[in-house]
Amino acid sequence: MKTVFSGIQPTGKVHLGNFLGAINNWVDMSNIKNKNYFCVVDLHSLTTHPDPKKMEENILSTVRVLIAAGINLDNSTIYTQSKVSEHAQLSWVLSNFCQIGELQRMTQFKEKSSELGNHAGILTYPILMTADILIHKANEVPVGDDQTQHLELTRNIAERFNNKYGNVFPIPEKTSGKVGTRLMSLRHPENKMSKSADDINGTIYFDDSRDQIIKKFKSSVTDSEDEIRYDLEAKKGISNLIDIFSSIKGITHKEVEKKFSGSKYGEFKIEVGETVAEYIEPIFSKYKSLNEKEILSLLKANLDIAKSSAKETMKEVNGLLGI
Ligand code: AQP
Repeated sequence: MKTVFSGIQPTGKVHLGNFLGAINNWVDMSNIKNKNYFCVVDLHSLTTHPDPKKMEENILSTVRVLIAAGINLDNSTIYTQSKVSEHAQLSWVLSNFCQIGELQRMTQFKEKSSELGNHAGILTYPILMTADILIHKANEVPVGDDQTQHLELTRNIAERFNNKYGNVFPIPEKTSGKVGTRLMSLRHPENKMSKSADDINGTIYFDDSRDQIIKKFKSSVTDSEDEIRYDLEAKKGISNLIDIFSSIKGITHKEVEKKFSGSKYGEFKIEVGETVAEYIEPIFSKYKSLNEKEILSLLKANLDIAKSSAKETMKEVNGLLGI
């Protein structure tokens, strides 16, 4: 049986990129008999200096979305990162196995430091991410393509620790969805679709209505041609729509191109919008039907499981370190 870990930040409303890049994969992995840890990584969100008044609401809403998306709760532990202090403890230990230059070379450090300010959290959060994965000795990490570099760092840090102290951590593998693992903004297709994007019309949120979704797709930025062809260099906007359609329908880019050969951009945009609306609607309707009390009691029970697993790893690590 494999151990799976993945996380999501409570930085705002869950969006289509989170689903197609990560959560769909979590659902699949939870339906095969893995031991899954899905974590709402609130410590990571501190890099954005979030509003404390919204934190609890965002955490709860994120957990609800995960359940509504269909994560199999029999095989999964859903919990909040800050409630398990071993994440931060292991992060400190592992920071001694990471070079400053490695962190400075991270693409997301370059992107986020200009956007969020040049504080140390932006530089060091990939070490906390490493600790998140290694604290449960995960073998598989289902994340979007934007996380490839971070996972490579995790593997390097785990190897360095193992070389010094023995075979403590498995070297984890990244699991990606079939297609559409890096969705771009509908309004700015050169930027990734994001919870905290300034232009909300570029992001499809889990609670958008059918009308809002179709409106967002109709106004999506494409190019001046009228050929539905996958070309990430010349046709970023259309390629993004092809990614979205092929990901939801489970078909290849070529099959999408064939299906829409000769169609106008306007027709294609509406069809992608309708497909997305059909995908989002049942998730949001399940979300609304969930009972808050039941969710809170599930979180409590799951927290005990996460704590016990994390404590076991930390005990082993501390023993090896002689502390
Ligand atoms: N646009 C995306 N396409 C594909 N996958 C994505 N993910 C995020 N955006 C996209 C994947 O979703 C998982 C959870 O992401 P996160 O919340 O931990 O942080 P993030 O990557 O920083 O996501 P956001 O939504 O863009 O949040 P903000 O605006 O706060 O930065 C990850 O597995 C990620 O790969």
